[in-house]
Amino acid sequence: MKIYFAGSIRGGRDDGELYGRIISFLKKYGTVLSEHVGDPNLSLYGETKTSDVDIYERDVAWVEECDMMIAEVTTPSLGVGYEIGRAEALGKPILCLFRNENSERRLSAMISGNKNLKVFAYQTEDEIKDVLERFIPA
Ligand code: 6IA
Repeated sequence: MKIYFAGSIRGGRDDGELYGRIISFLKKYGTVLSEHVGDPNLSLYGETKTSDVDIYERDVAWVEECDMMIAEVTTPSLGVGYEIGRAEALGKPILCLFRNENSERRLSAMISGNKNLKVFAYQTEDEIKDVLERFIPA
């Protein structure tokens, strides 16, 4: 099972550690192609050896290769939205996780209104584990 995990990078790293914990859990089910998304040391704007063109081309190739996408969508991110759209166009199963602890923040209608996506609103990390267990085929 090849899983693409999508989570905000330049959109903001507030949930970076949470992404790391979700990725560790997902590894139980297969290979997480985009493991770097959960790297707590990922610098937002710092110098990297990889150019933006290389990042884009590598990530799109992984979206094409994956068997399913899990996206944490609480922190709004252009890149995550783009990846979801690409995966949807390819017919991949997509689960979006949204933490609805804060009533001021509402999920984009482009995600919550899309019947091709499974959107799960959660409050605790334990709920994430339960939904992943149900979403990912054994
Ligand atoms: O717009 P965002 O940066 O928030 O987009 C985040 C999404 O795009 C993630 O799900 C990643 O799969 C992908 N992505 C965006 N930037 C990178 C990246 N940058 N490396 C790998 N995947 C990326 C390297 C670090 C850079 C910020 C200096």
